Amino acid sequence: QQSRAQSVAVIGAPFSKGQKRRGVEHGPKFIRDAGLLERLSNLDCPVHDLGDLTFHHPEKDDTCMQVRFPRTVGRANQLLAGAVSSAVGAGHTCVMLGGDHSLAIGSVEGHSRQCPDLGLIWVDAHTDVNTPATSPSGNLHGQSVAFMLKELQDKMPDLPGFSWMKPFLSSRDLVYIGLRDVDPGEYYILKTLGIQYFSMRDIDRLGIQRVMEETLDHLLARSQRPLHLSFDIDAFDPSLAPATGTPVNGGLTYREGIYITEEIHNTGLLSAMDLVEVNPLQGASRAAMEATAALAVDVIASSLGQCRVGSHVRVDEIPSSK
Ligand code: Z70
Ligand code: MN
Ligand code: MN
Ligand code: MN
Repeated sequence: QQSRAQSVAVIGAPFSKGQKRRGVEHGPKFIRDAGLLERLSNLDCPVHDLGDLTFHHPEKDDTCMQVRFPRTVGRANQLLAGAVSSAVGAGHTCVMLGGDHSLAIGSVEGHSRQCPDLGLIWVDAHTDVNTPATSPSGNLHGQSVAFMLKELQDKMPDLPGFSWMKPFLSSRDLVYIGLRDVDPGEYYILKTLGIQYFSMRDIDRLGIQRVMEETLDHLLARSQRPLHLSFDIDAFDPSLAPATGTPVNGGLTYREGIYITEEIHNTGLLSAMDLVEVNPLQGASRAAMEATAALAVDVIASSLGQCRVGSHVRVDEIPSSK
C-alpha cells in the first residue's frame, strides 16, 4: 500500500454519439456538481481540473458498415487521446469523465502512448467488444474494446474518423469484471481470444476478494505495470445507478464496487481511469440522478485513495487536553 502523493488531472468529455440516448453528454457536469473536486481535495494529492473538451461534430456523418457516427466518434477520440496522453505525460493520474463508453478508445489509446505496457481493467455489465460486423446496434460504445485489440485487427474495417489510430492492446492485457449482458459475437471473441473475465456469476461463486486477487495476479504477476481502469457506471446494480442508458439487473453491490477500486488503488499502479455512462436524463427522478452521480464520485475518490477506514493525512498527533 503506497501513499505516494501522485497528482491527479480531471478531463471532462461531454460526448454521446457512441450511442443513441441523449443526456450522457451531461455526465461531466453532473459528476462535478456532485462534489468531485471537493472530495478529491480531501485526498493527499494535488488535483488539476483541466475542464471539459470541446468536440466539433462534422455536419454530415453517414452510417458506414452499420456503424453510426464513425467520423464524429473517431475525431472526438482523437482529441481525447491527445489530452489524456499530455496529462499522463505530465505525470498526472488522469481521470476522464464521460460521456459514453466509446470514449475509452481515445482515453486508453492516449494512455498507451505514454505507457505502452499498460494493463486494462474493464468494469462493466457489457463487454463492449463487438466489431462492426457483430454489433447488433451499430453503436460504437458497444465496440470500444474491438478497436484496441491487436488480435481483432484483421476483423476491423477501415472506418472514416479512425485513421489516426491502430490497435495497441493484447487480449492478455485485459480483464473484465461485472459482465452480465454479452452478445453472441462478443462471447465468441471472449472465448477464442481467451480473455480473462469475471462475470456477475463468477463474483457470486468466488466472492469479490478472490476476483480482485485473480485480476491483479493476471495483470501484475509477471511484472509491475501501469493500470488503466475503465469503469462503466452500469456495472453497478440499477438500484444503485439508475441514471444510465442501459441498466441491467443483478449488478455490483456498493461494497463490491468500492472493494474493486480500493484494491486497484492499493497496487499504487493506477495511471488513468474513465468513469462513463452516467446519464442524468435516464434517472426516473432527481434523487435517482443525484444518487448515480454521487456513486460515480465515490468510485473515483476510492480509486484515488479514499479508504473506508479513513486516513490521518492532516492529523500529526492527538491534541492534548492537558
Ligand atoms: C450492446 C451493443 C452497451 C453500454 C450498452 C450494448 C452495449 N452489446 N454498452 N450500454 N454501456 O450495442 O453492442
Ligand atoms: Mn494511498
Ligand atoms: Mn460500457
Ligand atoms: Mn455497460
